Amino acid sequence: MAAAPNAAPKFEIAVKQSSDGKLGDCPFCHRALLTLEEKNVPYSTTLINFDAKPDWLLQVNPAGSVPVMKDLANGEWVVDSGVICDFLEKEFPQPALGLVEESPKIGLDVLPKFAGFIKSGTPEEAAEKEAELVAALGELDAYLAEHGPFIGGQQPCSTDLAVWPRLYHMQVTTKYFRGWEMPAQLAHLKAYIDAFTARPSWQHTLYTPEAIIAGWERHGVKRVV
Ligand SMILES: N[C@@H](CCC(=O)N[C@@H](CS)C(=O)NCC(=O)O)C(=O)O
Repeated sequence: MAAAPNAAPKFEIAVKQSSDGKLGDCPFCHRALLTLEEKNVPYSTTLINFDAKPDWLLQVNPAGSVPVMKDLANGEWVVDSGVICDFLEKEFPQPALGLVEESPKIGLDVLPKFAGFIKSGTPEEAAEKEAELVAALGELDAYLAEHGPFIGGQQPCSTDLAVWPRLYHMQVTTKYFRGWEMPAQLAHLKAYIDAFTARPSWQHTLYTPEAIIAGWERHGVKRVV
C-alpha cells in the first residue's frame, strides 16, 4: 500500500540538485529514494546545490556527499546510501528488500563498465570497454532469465534498487556520448527495464536525461559519435 499522499514525513533526505533546480542525477540518492518509495515511508527532500553546499551538510557528513537522511522523530542523521537502505530495512521490514550485504551481488558492475566505455580514448580501447560492458549486461540478462523477473525474484530486493539507476545512466550516456544502444538480444534485461520503469517508485523519483548528461559532462566525458 502506498504512503498516504499527505502523510507527515518521517524523514528528510538531502539529495543532489540538478543545474535547473530540480532533482539531480545521483544514482546513490536515487537508490535511497527508491527504498523509501518501495517501503511506502513518507519523506521530504532537500535539494543540495553542489556549487554552494550548506555548512550543515559538511557538519553532518565531512565528505560532503549525498544522500544524508534526518530522522524527524529524533533529529539523528543517517549518512551514505547503503547505510540508509539498511537502516530503512531494519526500521520498516515490510516489504522486505533484504540487507545490502545479504542481497545478490549482480549487475552492480554495470556502472564502472559503462563509465569505462564512455570515457575510452582510442577506438581499440572503446571496443575493449564496449565488450566488457556487453559481458556485464549479458551476465545480468542470464541471471534474470534464471531468477527474475527481478534480481530479488518475484519482487525487487536491495540490489535491484542499486542497479536500476545504473541502468538508466547507462542507457542515457552510451546513447548520447557514443551513439550506442544495448544489444536487442538481451531480452530479459529489456523486460526488466520495462518492468522497473513502470513502477510508481521509479516514476516518483525520476530525473531527466539532460541532468544525467550534464552530470557526466561535468566529469569530463565528451561526445564521440
Ligand atoms: N558512498 C556514498 C557515495 C555518494 C556520492 O558519491 N554522491 C555524490 C553524488 S552522485 C556526491 O555527493 N558527490 C559530492 C560532490 O561531487 O561534491 C553513498 O553511497 O552515499
